[in-house]
Amino acid sequence: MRNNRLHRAFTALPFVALPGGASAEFESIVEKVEDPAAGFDHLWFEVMVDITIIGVIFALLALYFLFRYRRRSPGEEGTQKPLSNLNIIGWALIPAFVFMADDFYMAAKGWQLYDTYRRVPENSLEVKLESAMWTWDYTYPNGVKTYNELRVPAGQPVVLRMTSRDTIHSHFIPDFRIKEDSMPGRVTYMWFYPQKPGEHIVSCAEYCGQLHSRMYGKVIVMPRGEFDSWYQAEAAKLDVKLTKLSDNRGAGQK
Ligand SMILES: [Cu+2]
Repeated sequence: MRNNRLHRAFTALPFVALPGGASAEFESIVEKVEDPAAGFDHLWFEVMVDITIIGVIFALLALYFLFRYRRRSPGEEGTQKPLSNLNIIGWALIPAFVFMADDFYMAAKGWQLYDTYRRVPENSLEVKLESAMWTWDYTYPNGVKTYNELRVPAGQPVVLRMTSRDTIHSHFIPDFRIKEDSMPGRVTYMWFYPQKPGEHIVSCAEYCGQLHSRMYGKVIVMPRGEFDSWYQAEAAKLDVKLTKLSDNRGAGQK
């Protein structure tokens, strides 16, 4: 716990030292967030490098053996003595383990990364998501609702607590490298770390009926200040609606 606080204090230092200073609000939410998206990209790249190297090694060896031990005249027979059992086992197992070691290492890295992805950063903006045929309905902590459009501030992790009104859907944001099912009767979650303003596609990745392919929306990442004013303006509209509603009810009762 103490360590954690120390760590946060240190990671916040560069922001405190910024000339002009970032806003106090921003400083308070900045802590080192390990972005799983970058990790997934990195791991993907490593796997690609890995299988390329292994592929090239095996291809070259195969070519060499093809050439070196080719038949030089029709009817020529090989002179290789049969291998002992120990030799057979050794030649099968040792190279397999040498190459598998690398696979296990990658798999372990993948699990580790998945672990990071399952730990939601403390400073996340929590948005509820209810999916349905065929819409994504988002509800913010202040009650503001949006449909098929998730607006978020740049620089703060976002966690979606998801459920579904009807069948299984899957909220997929390719740019953030995440995909997670939403289903009735269960709350699942996903989080991502939008770092710069921009737009990103959201699509449903679980076949959910006739209009499944039309079930897409977007994540709009806004600069912090712009998001804050949008968020407050939407909340104000909500207040007006609520007052009108209670006024109407009051008038009805008279
Ligand atoms: Cu769907």
